Amino acid sequence: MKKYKSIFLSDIHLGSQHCKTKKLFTMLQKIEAKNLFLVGDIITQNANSNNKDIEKFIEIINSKDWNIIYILGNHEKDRTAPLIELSPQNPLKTYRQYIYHNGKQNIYLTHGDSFHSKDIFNKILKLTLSKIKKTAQKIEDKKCRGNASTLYHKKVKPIAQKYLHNSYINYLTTLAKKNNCQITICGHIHLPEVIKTQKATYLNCGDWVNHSSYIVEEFNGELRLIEIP
Ligand SMILES: [Mn+2]
Repeated sequence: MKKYKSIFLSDIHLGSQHCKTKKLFTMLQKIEAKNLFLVGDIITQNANSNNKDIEKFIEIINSKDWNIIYILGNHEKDRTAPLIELSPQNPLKTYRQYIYHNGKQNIYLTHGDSFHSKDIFNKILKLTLSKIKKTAQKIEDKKCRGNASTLYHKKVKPIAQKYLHNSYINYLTTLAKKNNCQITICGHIHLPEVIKTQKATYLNCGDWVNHSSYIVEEFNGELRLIEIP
């Protein structure tokens, strides 16, 4: 049994057919931790609450003696997540953001989806991109000029995605700094990464759809991103 101080999981998307449940359950059964941080989108939107994978997940996490901190994601926003309903006597408290003091540093935790509503440049970029995409499609349909849609996907989109990725990291590290935190742990964009910036260290838990990744905190406070191949 592997023992950690904390484990951080996000974007499991239980209830989705793409969720790598087998790997997840095997991993969870082999570890113990003082704290379990669920960093949003644990359950996918419109999932059936009597879904077998959700039941199994609940059974496993309830079999361990850990302190659960549940941070909601965009898939869990507008409804009561089945995880909360699970134990009516002792419902899980949920958060949109949470500051974890590990004795050495302050860690700012949030799912990350608030980025879309707060970052005005992101909104403008999204609108512009969809206009360019439509125009490219129109040009192609009229067969006026080469393959405009390919140009969009190969040239325009990657540049925009890189910009969005950078501004996402900037948004979260700024939030961390504002809240007097040296570290931020988030999810949402399904990209497991550790990036040191001048404002704060950015750690993204990744996901259990395209990757099998999670973050652990050792007893000395060291944070590590683990990716199961
Ligand atoms: Mn999300």
